[in-house]
Amino acid sequence: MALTNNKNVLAWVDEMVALTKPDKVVWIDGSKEQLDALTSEVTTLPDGDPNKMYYLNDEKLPGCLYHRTLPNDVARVEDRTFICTSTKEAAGPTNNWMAPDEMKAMLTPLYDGVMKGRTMYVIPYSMGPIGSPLAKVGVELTDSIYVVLNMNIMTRMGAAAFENLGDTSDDFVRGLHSKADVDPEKRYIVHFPEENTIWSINSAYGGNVLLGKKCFALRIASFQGKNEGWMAEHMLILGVQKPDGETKYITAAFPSACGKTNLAMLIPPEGYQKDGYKVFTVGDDIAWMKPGKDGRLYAINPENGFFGVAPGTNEKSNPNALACTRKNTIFTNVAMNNEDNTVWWEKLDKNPPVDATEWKGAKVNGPEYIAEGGNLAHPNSRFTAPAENCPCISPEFNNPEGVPISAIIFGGRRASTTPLVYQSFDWTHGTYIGSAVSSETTAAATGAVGVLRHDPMAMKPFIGYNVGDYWAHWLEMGEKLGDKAPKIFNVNWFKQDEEGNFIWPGFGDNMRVLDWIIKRCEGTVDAEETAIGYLPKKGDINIEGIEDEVTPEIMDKLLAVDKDLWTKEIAEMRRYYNDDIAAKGGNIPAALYAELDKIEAKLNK
Ligand code: OXD
Ligand code: MN
Repeated sequence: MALTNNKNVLAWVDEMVALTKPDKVVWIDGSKEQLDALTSEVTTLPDGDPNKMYYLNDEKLPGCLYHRTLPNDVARVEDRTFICTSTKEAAGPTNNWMAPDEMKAMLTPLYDGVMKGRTMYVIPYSMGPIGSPLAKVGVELTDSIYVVLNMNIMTRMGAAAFENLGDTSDDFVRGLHSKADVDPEKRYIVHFPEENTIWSINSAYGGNVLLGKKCFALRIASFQGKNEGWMAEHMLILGVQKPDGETKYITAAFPSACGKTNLAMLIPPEGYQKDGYKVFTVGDDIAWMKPGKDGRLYAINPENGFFGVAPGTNEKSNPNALACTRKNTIFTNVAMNNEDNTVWWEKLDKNPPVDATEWKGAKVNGPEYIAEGGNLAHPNSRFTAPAENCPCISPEFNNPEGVPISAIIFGGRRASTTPLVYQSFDWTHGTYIGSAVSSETTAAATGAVGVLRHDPMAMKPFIGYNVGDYWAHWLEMGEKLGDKAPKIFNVNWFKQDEEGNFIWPGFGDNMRVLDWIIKRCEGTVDAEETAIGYLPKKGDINIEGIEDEVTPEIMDKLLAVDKDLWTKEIAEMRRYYNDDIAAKGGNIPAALYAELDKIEAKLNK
């Protein structure tokens, strides 16, 4: 039964049913009975069925499920992801583009009758707490029960999502997904930002098919934010509660493999804990931010769960994330421990299961398989865990107004050049710093090591329009916020010595940097003015308890601003702006070129 009277929703569902021709249409109301019945359907499929899911050990992992996707379908496919705006210029140099009509003409035959013999599930969901002035409604049509069960964790799913839509509103995002034949040659992840529409076909991997996440909450939402005066960013949100009881909220944008989930769930060092500091997680991946009534910038996490990378998550690196996965979680492409029907992944512990099933489904001897160079879990295997499982979830997680942001942090993985932390001179300079976010490739990824990849605001794969206009939108938001704007910082946890060893301990000790950032926001600590921004003065980063590791010489290195390296950095940024952006159709705001000039002049002084 349709769960809404909204005529636009009903008309669009009818149109998509006529196109895809499912045998049956089921509206997802989000009830336990309905979800239990769907779970039962996929867990009773025969082994080898591509839709098969497995229950895990009911005592150790209650309510948890396991699934594997096809080996050709394990990650987001950026080369097959499109932004179909009416002009190519509107999509800009960082996106693949095709005219909307042309794209629809190409994809319509693929969708025609694709759900014959299948059921279409109609999933209403809210990104953000239902009723929040910052929340938005989406509807995803899918032929995958795996998608329904994941959307139930990642969003506020079910009939309640329609509550605030009314009968005539057109303000909802239309997502159409079909696994089709999971054919990588016909896989497309396509956005029509001008029509609030997403079409995804021939994939079953989370980032391509949980359409509320990257497709809606970043690509479509960034476009909506530009037109409606708010921001959708690839940022974690955390709260630091200080001993006086006040909580300061911070967002941070890092490219992948830079520890966003770890920072979001940070456990402060003992000394800070004794003093009464606590860190609360509001979000680990996406922030929607809008000026509030008091003129400050407020953020919500539009998601309701964590879609985290499993390998590397353990009791030491991120005990809070691990705790999130102990119940009601869906695991995808990790390894199975057949001895007790639990899951395992690389670096979970030092005991890979002997009786294991690796992520592609072959029964193997775990230790032997690893010794021969195999991965038991796929490196991009994931857990989908409810936010409410998180031991440090913020009490403000469901606050419809969001949390007021004091600081925005950018960062990347840089072996040299970039100091541990510095503060921008102002919002415009901070926007420049965001545009300059880049990260060096690691040995973990294929390709050359140490190659610099530009990833402005950590949003390169997710900006749903022209990157130059996106930077202009950042500048406009700064003007609107004026002196109420959050302060902008840059961090680098990954500085190395000449032998390639990391010289900053990172993880929980990053609290020491957050501490300086908060004091800068409060105006309670001075700073050193340099050509690139404000740096901590000697002694202002608290290293109590790690003095042996972070000696004064090491701190000098961590906070060094090397003139030659920065001259090279500025030259590379000029090349990037000119060759990669401006020459390819990105309108770079003059204010950002002016920032380059200013830094260069200061370096040469
Ligand atoms: C990503 C993710 O790819 O969060 O950034 O999954
Ligand atoms: Mn992400």
